[in-house]
Amino acid sequence: MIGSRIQLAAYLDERRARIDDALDRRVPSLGTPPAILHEALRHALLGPGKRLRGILVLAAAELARGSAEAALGLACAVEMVHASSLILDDLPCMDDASVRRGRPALHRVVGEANAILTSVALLDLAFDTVQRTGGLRDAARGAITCCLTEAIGARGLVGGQVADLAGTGARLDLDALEFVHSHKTGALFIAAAEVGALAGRARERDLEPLRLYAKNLGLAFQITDDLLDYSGSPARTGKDAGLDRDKTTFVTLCGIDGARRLVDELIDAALVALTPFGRRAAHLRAFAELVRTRDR
Ligand code: GRG
Repeated sequence: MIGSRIQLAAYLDERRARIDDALDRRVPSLGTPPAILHEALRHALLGPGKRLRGILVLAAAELARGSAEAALGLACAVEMVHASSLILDDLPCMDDASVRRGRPALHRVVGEANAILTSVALLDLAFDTVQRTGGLRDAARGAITCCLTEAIGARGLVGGQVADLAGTGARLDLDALEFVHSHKTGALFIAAAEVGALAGRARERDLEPLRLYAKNLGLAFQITDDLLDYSGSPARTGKDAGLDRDKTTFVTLCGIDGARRLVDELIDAALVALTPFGRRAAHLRAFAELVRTRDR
């Protein structure tokens, strides 16, 4: 058990370092005009994120025996979309967060207008990265582009965010809360797994169990996020605590023990979804266990 934890930590550290390095190479250096934009891009993208979505892309691509070059490019694209969404989520008109990744939220550094423009530039950089990534067949590149656009738009992050804002101050039931978070958070987990698999030779019959795995994982991740917002340490999470005060969360709805039980059920369901892949899914399995027990 301890041995496998150490192995997972080493796997995550190595993959995170690879993604950090590749992201750094894809953003123009500080001082490139307009300097404030490139300062903002680097602040938002290269801060100490966990890179979980990028690592999920890599793990799914490894499962599907994808090219390492393609997988790394796509991991960067997914992390760019994620960073773009965090900037908007933190704005005063949304969560009004002051801290992100242990540093001031972007709008506190460059102002709201520049933060919004940086978010758009990151989305643009994500799709540019998909187009320029080598090692992909044209059909796969097209499918990956569609997968990401769907995850971002009304059927994904944007739809979830709008539902979240509409529900602020109201008491949501479990179905409504699940709708918000399966879109706002879950959609990018599903896209990460799918995009990674499409970098390889995944067949349609492999995609469905992977989507199911990622759907359960993404929702479990959100519930652990709610638990950390309620009782986690801002020094560990690098975020403000208690921002969800006016919102229904899995903790306000189910209590701490109920939310933990839900996490266990969802992670168990994610593990069952991996059954068809046998030992090939070892990293995806370990990744799910990490989400179950994370404290940051
Ligand atoms: C235009 C891309 C785009 C989105 C617009 C603002 C918005 C719609 C959606 C918000 C999506 C969002 C930020 C969901 C929260 C998900 C979440 C729990 C984020 C925290 O993820 P971590 O802990 O963060 O993995 P790090 O910093 O480690 O990457």
